[in-house]
Amino acid sequence: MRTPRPLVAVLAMLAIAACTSPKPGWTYAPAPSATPIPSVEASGSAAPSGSAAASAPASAPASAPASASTGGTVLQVEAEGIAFKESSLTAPANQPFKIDFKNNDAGTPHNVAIHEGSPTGAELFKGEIFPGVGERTYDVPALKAGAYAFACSVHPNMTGTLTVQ
Ligand SMILES: [Cu+2]
Repeated sequence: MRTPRPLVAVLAMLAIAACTSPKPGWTYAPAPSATPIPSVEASGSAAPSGSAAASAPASAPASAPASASTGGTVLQVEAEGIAFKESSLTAPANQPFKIDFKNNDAGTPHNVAIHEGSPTGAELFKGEIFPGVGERTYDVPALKAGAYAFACSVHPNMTGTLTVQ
């Protein structure tokens, strides 16, 4: 003869009350008033693309470099006029980092490669070559402390120094 036990419910309520409120008798913890989610306005052309309803979950942060969640270093490198804007870079030793590379030369392919010591030294990393105007984020493996050079694999005259420390 199984009968539903109201005792279980009472115990549950007591447990809730014990956990949430010191006042006995108050068995209902008011739901935390839904904290207003700061809806970061998707800065950009929120063009009403027909099918898309008003709900736009921030799923694709378009090239927002604000994602420092990995705690990693992101170096900004830009190429324009068949030259790197940066002449020297500094990266942390013994930990992977990223290079956010912008190619501003329309129709001209560039990349960022890392060489040991000098631009003619051993190539330790070679980023994807792509034509401008475009942007890529390279994942560079950890490097030991030391002097390196970065260069464009397409244009050997495009170089700069990279100090890993
Ligand atoms: Cu180049």
